[in-house]
Amino acid sequence: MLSKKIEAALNEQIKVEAESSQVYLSMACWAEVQGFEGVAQFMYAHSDEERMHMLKLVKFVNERGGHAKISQLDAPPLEFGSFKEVFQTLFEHEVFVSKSINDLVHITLEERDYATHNFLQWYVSEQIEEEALARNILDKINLIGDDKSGFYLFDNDIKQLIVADTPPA
Ligand code: OFO
Repeated sequence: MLSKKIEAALNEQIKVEAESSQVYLSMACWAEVQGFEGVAQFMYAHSDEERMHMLKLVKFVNERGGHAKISQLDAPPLEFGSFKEVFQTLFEHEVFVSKSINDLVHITLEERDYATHNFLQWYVSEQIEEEALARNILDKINLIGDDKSGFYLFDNDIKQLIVADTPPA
């Protein structure tokens, strides 16, 4: 059974994951209308992943005697100045999510809720991977600089990352 404090904290995280999904969906739209097919695919897949993170929390809250709350969300930005800005924002967003997960883990220890603590370890590992992936992509973009053909190749290459990042069904 979840304490009220843990239930509220998990519900906050549900909102964070839902917002992440929306931000990446908006990035997918931006990339798609600019003609960057690979980046759009990557962002659509990433948005789906965040929705899966949200649903996993929703199910956990409901199964542990709480009530998952579906909140109103702020609209994400419509425009992003550049590839670099998109991936810089993605990286910073993932760092923010990691902090949010860490705070949540901290609360579970304070409350001595070891079941929720255990459940959250999956998110801790996931965030390590997501931060590393975002940093890796950002490094590549910095290497490309202003080279247009470099961007074309990057847009193609990023499709491989989607395949590598998708967990087996
Ligand atoms: Fe990428 O954030 Fe979910 O956990």
